[in-house]
Amino acid sequence: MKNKLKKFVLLWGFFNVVLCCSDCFSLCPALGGCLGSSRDAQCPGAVAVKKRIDCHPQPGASQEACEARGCTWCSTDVPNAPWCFFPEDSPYGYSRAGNIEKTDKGWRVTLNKRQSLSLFGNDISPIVLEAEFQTKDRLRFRLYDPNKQRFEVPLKIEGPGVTAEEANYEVEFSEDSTHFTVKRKSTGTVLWDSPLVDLFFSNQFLQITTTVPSTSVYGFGEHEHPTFKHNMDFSTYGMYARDQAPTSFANLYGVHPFYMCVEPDSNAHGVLLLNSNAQDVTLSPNPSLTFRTIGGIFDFYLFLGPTPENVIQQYTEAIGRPHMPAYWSLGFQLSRWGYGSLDVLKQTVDRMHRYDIPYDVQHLDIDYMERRLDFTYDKVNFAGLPEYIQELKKKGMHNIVILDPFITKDEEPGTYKPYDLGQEMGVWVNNSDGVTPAVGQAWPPGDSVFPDYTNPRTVEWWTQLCLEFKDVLDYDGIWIDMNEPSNFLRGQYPGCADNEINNPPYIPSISDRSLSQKTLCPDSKTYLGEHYNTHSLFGWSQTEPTFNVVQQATGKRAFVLSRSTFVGSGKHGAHWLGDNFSQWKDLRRSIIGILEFNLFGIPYIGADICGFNYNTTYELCLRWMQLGSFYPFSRNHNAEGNSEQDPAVFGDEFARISRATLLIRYSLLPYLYTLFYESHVHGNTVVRSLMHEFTSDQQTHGIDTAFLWGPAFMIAPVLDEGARSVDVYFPDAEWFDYYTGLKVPSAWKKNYSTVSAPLSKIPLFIRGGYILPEQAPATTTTKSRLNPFGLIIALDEQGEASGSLFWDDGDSIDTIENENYFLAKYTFSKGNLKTEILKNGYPGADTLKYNNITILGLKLRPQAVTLNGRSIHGDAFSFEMSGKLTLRISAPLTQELNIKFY
Ligand code: MIG
Repeated sequence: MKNKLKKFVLLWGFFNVVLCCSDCFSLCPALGGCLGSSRDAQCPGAVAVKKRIDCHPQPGASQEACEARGCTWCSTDVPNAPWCFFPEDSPYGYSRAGNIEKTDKGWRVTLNKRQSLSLFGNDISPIVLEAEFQTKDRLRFRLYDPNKQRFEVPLKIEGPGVTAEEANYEVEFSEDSTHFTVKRKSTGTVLWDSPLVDLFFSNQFLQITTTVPSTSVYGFGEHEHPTFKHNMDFSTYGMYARDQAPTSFANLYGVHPFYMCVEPDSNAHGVLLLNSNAQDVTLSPNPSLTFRTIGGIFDFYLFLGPTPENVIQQYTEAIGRPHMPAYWSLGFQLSRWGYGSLDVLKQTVDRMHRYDIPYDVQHLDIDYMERRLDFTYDKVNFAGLPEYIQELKKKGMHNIVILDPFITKDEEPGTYKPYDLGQEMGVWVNNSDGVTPAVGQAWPPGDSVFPDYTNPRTVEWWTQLCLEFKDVLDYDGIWIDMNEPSNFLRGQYPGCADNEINNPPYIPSISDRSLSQKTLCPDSKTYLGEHYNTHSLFGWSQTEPTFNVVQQATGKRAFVLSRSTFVGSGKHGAHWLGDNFSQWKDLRRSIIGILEFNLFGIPYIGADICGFNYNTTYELCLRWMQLGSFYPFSRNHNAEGNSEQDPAVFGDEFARISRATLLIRYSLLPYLYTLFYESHVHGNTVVRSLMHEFTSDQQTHGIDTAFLWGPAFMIAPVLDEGARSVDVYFPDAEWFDYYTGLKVPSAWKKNYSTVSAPLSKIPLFIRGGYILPEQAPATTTTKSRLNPFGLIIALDEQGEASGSLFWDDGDSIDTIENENYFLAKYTFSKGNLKTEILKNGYPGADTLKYNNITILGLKLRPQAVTLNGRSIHGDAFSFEMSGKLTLRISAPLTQELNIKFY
């Protein structure tokens, strides 16, 4: 009997899969989605499972509670699918009232609430839906209360405005006015479709649902996602800044309500919800997205692409382009929490140098401080630190100091200036009374207060202290940690009052279902408004002032590494993925995090190499050094109490392999730096998924075990313990093994192939059609920057390639804006390499040379070579049967070259 039932279920499942796959262009999501494509067998007459929208999103749903709110209750086997859901004739939602009214840049329409029934109380009616055609590829649409100003994120995204005819999108109501949709004009694809009956706009609960054109959805942060392409089987992601070690799906340090979706025909679009309140989003198999937030307004921006790269360019144009990092900050960086003393730090640095491991930056974590007090250093355990910093600087190295936001209030009056001055200036986050400072507890002794960086006075205070501290420790950059803000208590003293702000009727799907756990009470007051609204903006509001003061203090390009980020943080800051674990899973997932932050406009991103929490192992750490050598922000960092894990501590073999891999990084830094230039100027991503470049190849959509630097360099790391090979997917292009120059066999294209990866090696490939600038490496960028350049020319099937090089002094402020840079464009075609100088504004380029040209994929050995018309002696070039040609030359970087191969 049981067996028969099983068979039936299986058959039924199969039937549905077929049904589904035949009616949704083979993008059949998961079985869960398929089960709902026809009417739900278990619940006759009810909405299909895949279309269910949760009517009881808070915990504790019951049939009684569900039906009391006018919703349908029906169980299902589909994991995570709601059992309480809105019926088709939902009693909620809004209806259109009146006509569409033209505005300057679009139109607006009034919506009225349909019924008196309420999910969480305090519904607002009427509300306004307003569409603003900002640019031809950017639509803003928002829903707001026309009668009352609600909180809005202080990030102005404006556009000149275009006419409806000029726009590449169309926003309209369905004929019966029950839905509003956004279409891509060129294809008719519906990018957004929201039924008004699913719309909620109450004081503390806003909800909107839209269908999306496919399940290839990426983004939303900050979380640790197990896959880059999301699983849309009713996954819910909470967003609310939180000090929490990465845990699958949990809300982490930053907030990025942004996603990108690849449409069935491979066009891509992106959507930002500009809202800083605690929120969550449910990804359903329909496929659809349901956004819920507990404050502010619905302020959406849709970016039309149509390529993934266009989407990110348009997104960063709106929110701010990523800052240009200093060249030295692309070097390898070392850190740990818990050196404990200058002696231990020195021993570590010494062994790095003994093994000649490339290494540019040393970080100082909170143990450098005296009793963990900001703006001090430990004069006992770190006696001599200022002098040591000078020593490192003389070696061409740089250093970063950490600063926490909390300031103790319990030092002897008159002895701790950061508190005394801040108190005098009134710079703290206040309690709900708006007058007395909120007091919590964190690293410093005693109790602490929290600077409110949204207050201009706080910026003055912070600026003064950071400037003064530069005379104590000669830092090159500042690492701002714990700025969620983190507090070791649940709310400040004496705990959070029981009111609707601290305990709203709906708390999004965030850790502990608490807005005050490990932070301040939501009813605390900041300059910009209630902490309830500004909580997730804390780190964001600290980043820009810190960037400005680092520039002012150093007179050089700023380095700011922030743990908490928000939309637009990349303009002034870098980020790392937080307190990961020394586990293989974390190694693997770091790739996903790095890809996601490239979508969020924060391309200068990395994870703690070898893992932060737990003790690492030899093999894990070695594989992590290999992968981490290709993080844009490449730093090995470790937590207090764990065994040492710098690349020099494991002995000769480990050091040799780490050194070799980092030397590859250093030799390709001109290419990486050029990608950052592109990112700063045009908003390009630096690190990309294979999907990003090969969008029309559906097989790439789910790949997150390999990634690209720009369009041209593939990194395919080992991610499993004991593995000595990697299965690599090669999209349709010419690929060359970085180590041998051998062309990947054409039978491997659009397939997975096993490539060997002994412990000493991370598989790397160059894509045909591209020219990568390189430079002879050294153990610091200070030295490598003086070395000769080379070009790697990887030919495509037509025997062509192109690329570019951006170069400047590496650390001056605004070299691009001031045109103090060098920019060359390279093209190779018909056996002819040309370097064209587009900009020659950096005098330092005059002393640099090319000494080496490598061509991959040549069909025949050239008989003769000429450089600017003069023939080159045959001894200067060598040709291998693989099609690799190496040419030694000596030519100035600032001279245009024309090299012909006959
Ligand atoms: O409560 O400064 O994420 O990188 O080493 C821990 C000590 C505080 C958390 C950061 C981590 C840093 C650590 N910090």
